[in-house]
Amino acid sequence: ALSRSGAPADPAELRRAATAVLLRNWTGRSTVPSRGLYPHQWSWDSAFITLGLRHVSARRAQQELESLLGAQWADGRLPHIVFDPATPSGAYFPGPEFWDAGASAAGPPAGVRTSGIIQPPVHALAAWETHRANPAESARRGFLSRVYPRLVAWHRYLGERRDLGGRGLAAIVHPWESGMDNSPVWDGPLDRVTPWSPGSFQRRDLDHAASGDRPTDLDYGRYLRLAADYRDHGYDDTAPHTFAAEDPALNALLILSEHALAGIAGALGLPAERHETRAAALTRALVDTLYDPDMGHFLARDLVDGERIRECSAAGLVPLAVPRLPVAGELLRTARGERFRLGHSHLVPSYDRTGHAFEPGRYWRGPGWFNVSWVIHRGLLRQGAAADAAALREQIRTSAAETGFAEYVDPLNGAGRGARDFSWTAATVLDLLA
Ligand code: 2M8
Repeated sequence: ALSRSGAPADPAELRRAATAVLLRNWTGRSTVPSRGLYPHQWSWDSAFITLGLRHVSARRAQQELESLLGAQWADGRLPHIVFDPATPSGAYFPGPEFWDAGASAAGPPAGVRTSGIIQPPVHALAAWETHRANPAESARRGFLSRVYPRLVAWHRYLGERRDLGGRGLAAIVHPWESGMDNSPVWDGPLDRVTPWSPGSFQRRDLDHAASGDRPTDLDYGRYLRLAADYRDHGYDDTAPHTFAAEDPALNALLILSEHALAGIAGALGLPAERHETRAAALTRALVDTLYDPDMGHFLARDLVDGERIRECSAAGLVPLAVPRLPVAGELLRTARGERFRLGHSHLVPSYDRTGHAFEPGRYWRGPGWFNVSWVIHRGLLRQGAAADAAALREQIRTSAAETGFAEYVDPLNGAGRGARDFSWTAATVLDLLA
């Protein structure tokens, strides 16, 4: 058992405990984020889980990613949830009946039940890192040659169908697609959405988590309205959207994954240059469109009114991990400044500590998250901020140990929030112990 007393766990013990979490959350074909709260496969969770699993078993890591890629839609999209047929459909809401993905012309392969929206594209990065952790096992199973065409189709979907703003960036059409569901960044755009009434649906998340740690009923009413509208338009991206935005984290992760595709293409003896060209074009579009020089931060852009949303969240720090980022010095200053207090917060707060909507315990409105902190850790290393990176790495390990692998932590006092034995928490720790 892990010490919850505040003393950092012994690395070998922490590695064993993190591995045990991932083994317990394995269903036979993929890993659930959390046994109670999220009993299916989630897209970006799976990518982070793969990054951890590659240190436990190359074979298992490949399976994790390939089971998600096996649910890819005809139009190239990777759905944000792949439903586990062995889990009762009432265990999570909204479930497969709500999404009705099979009815869409663009839909999933026969026999697979999925949602119809997406999550940030961490997958090519996870595939490339999995290969690099054990190239022999990867070659033996032909891993890269199997996943490469699917990853290319996924990125093509994002580049072609999701360039709703016309500037070369990928847009989201639902806050769930950002992965940072109830971030205050989305409050303004969500104000335009008429919520479903609270009596018209039954939340299941509150069976497993405290309501103060979760989104509100009003948030859920709006999420369901947006998702049902998209569904009723057959998940057609050209249909009108009440909510559409360009998110800096999703696009920065797309850039990292595009660089990874260049690596994969090179390893397969295929031309890699088109991926490097695309990554460079995306980087220019990200900086030109979403960087705000006055705030020294990357902001999301609301595509309904065309304006940048003047709220600072951890999504705006994720570009630190992008190679050759021209504004990296200024962004590093923002990370160390009053808003995020890097090194003086527990993990990286998901939202501006000085912001009007900051809530240290509520989900994506303040708490520190392990996956986002892992990417920012990578960014700090990339920017040569070795001491900041080492401090954050240590925090990720000790916070996980002290909270029993919490889903997220209060950035002010480090208390665990949300679910425990959380898969990407265990996975990011495993990666940082390697
Ligand atoms: C959370 O989102 C789901 C909806 O997708 C939920 O609240 O039910 C988010 O934290 C998201 O980023 C994450 O992928 C998912 C599973 O961990 O949970």
